[in-house]
Amino acid sequence: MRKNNLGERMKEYERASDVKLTRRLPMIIRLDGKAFHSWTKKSGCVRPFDHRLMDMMAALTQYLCENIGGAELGYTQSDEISILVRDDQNIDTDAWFDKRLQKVVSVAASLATYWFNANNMFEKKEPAFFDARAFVLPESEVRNYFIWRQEDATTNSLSMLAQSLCRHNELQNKKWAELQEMCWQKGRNWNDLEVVEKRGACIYRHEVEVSGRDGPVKRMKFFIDRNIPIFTSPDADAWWSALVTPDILRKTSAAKQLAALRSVAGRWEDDRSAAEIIAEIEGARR
Ligand SMILES: Nc1nc2c(ncn2[C@@H]2O[C@H](COP(=O)(O)OP(=O)(O)O)[C@@H](O)[C@H]2O)c(=O)[nH]1
Ligand SMILES: [Mg+2]
Repeated sequence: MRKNNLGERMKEYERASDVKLTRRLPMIIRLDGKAFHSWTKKSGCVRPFDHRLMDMMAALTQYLCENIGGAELGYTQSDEISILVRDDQNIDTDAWFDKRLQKVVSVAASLATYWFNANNMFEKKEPAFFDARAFVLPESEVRNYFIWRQEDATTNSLSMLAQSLCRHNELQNKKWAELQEMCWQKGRNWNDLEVVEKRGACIYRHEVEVSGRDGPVKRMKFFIDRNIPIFTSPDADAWWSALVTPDILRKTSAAKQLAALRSVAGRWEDDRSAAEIIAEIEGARR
């Protein structure tokens, strides 16, 4: 046997499971907290909504967007995060890790697990872990994907509120309107919850001015939006086209994209950056 043969033989086994996702198709990476039902209990999360957890998840999503090449949009709700990653902005755009599935999911899960534990703001530091999956889908399905996750967020939100107010057996086989009515009877109107509690939060780029060597320069930076529209609603159309349509990404100026983003009323009230949230977390630790 020649010297290299053993190595070649082993590499062949490795290559057989080195799957690459299709280039130039939108990729979604979804991460989910492992067994967060019990992690949240052990950490002392308040029910139904713990804003410390929600802030950590939003800041984690921003961290992921900043560290995953080609990330365009992040969405978080409950203990999960979806990141939209593109490699078709330009003709020669590189894909993150060449879209090698094993690299993509293992590095995404490591980034999330590292950041979350390093910035855990709960007094009781229970170790947390994240899983990750990645897949490509057609352009025309991107919005539908996020609609699907947002509908899950909304269903979870009402059921979390109902569970915090009613006994388990009262909630069996109840429909949406019935759950809303039951919350109302206990003095809580689901509609009055904060947007982030009902629909989750998004992370996307937004133009800012930073000081450069020769004066101010414009940069696109990721920000957290806690006042997102309902993804199916017509007033989210401009928002979506600015975010995920590649033609617009290529041809429209950053300023025009921003104008479209701002067209949904009442935005940017809270656009703390990850750095600011981390500073707050550090402050709370001391
Ligand atoms: N107390 C509390 N729990 C939460 C909050 N957000 C998410 N969770 C918990 O996280 C779980 C996430 O669901 P899922 O991923 O399906 O279950 P897992 O397999 O246990 O991680 C929910 O069932 C809740 O128990 C929150 O704001 N407060
Ligand atoms: Mg989970």
